[in-house]
Amino acid sequence: MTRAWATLQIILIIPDSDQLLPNPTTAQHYLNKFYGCPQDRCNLMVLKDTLKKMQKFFSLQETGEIDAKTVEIMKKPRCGVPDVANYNFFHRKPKWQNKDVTYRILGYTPDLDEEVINDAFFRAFKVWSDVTPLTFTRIMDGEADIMINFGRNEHGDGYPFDGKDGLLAHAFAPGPGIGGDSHFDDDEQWTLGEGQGYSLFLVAAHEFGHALGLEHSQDPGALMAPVYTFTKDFRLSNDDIKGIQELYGVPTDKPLPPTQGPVTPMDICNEPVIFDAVAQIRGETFFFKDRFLFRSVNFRSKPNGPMLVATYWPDLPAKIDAAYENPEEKTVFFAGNEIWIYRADQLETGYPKRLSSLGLPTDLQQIDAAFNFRKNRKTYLFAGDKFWRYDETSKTMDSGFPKLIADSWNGIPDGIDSAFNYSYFFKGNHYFKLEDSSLKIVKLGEITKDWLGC
Ligand SMILES: [Ca+2]
Ligand SMILES: [Ca+2]
Ligand SMILES: [Ca+2]
Ligand SMILES: [Zn+2]
Ligand SMILES: [Zn+2]
Repeated sequence: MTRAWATLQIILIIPDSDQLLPNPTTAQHYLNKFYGCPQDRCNLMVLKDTLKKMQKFFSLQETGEIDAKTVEIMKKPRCGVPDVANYNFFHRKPKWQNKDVTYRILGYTPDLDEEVINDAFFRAFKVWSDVTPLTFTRIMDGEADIMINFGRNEHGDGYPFDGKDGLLAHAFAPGPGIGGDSHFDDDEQWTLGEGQGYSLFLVAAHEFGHALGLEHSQDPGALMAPVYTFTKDFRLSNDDIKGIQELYGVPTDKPLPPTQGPVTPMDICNEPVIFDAVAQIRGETFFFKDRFLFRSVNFRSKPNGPMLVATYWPDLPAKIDAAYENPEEKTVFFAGNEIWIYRADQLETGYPKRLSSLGLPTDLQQIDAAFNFRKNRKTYLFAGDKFWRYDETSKTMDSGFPKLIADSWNGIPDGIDSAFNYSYFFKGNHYFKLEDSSLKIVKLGEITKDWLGC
């Protein structure tokens, strides 16, 4: 049988200023590695076509150019398995024939206690056994199906690691011998949580997905997405569950988990969603829904997405309530009774803070929507049937608020979903546009049709 193999190589290019510029050689290397662009002639038309393929995979605008957003994605830490199906790696669908798969931990990293490492691998396997008939049994000696080890540089299989960052680990698809084996680069800082380093649990869970026969997913919410993104409250996505159950079926002798995992809004035209927040940030319109965002470069053009919010603002919670850009071009996010303020992708020190730090009531649990009106530098904050007005110059709440929405905004319903630019209010699948001077509704239309290009 052909030896199918998979490497989880997470390429992390240190973002010094030189690297921020589009680099054709780096791009060609990336496209060769992950999209099969022929090494010796990855240029001109081939390059353009391959770039478009890559841009499509990541829901970017299919420009065929090495533009800033494409370079941004290319620089993300990621797995080394190609993103195009059937390119060298998974010719057929290799899978384990036995339902009881064994694993053995051959070595450890000094970064974490052995008990913690054992537990991380145990939990990473449980991610998959929870949704399939598979069981994973740890053996202490002899040859297991999945042999796990840590190593540095060349470590015995011809696929050397590369020191800190870059490649993080690799795993081989199901098969005899080296099949299923999973190796982790011991030059990484392995952790379990946030901050520096990489989560051993998350990387292992992704790798074991490959070790069980899964390919990469185009769903940015999936564990099997190629880019490494730290997730606080990890849950296997519906896409991962579907993938693994196609190979192994559903659990037979254990109860099914109550839900089948979060579903990513992949098709916002045919399965319309209600956005949590809409905001204009650095001239682009951002639509937020749970952990995902869509962004359109041109006002009302079809947005690109979904993409993970964590790609841009890693500290934000999994769902935000409202967002706006303030006159200092900082982005302000609201979630529950807290506020986050970012300058570009840097969280300002001291944040998140309570809503009350803006001068909102201490018992206010969340807000619905927020926007800043450039002309008067005032920010309008909506919650239920009320709104407040915050002065961005004096950094204080204007007196005389809250007021009732019904008294001030002609025809705008209570409990709006989102708002921006002074005059646009979203609720359900409809939006309202107010005429600035008269404060009269001049337009009531469908979001999908007018904003999402459906
Ligand atoms: Ca093996
Ligand atoms: Ca490395
Ligand atoms: Ca909202
Ligand atoms: Zn991978
Ligand atoms: Zn290896």
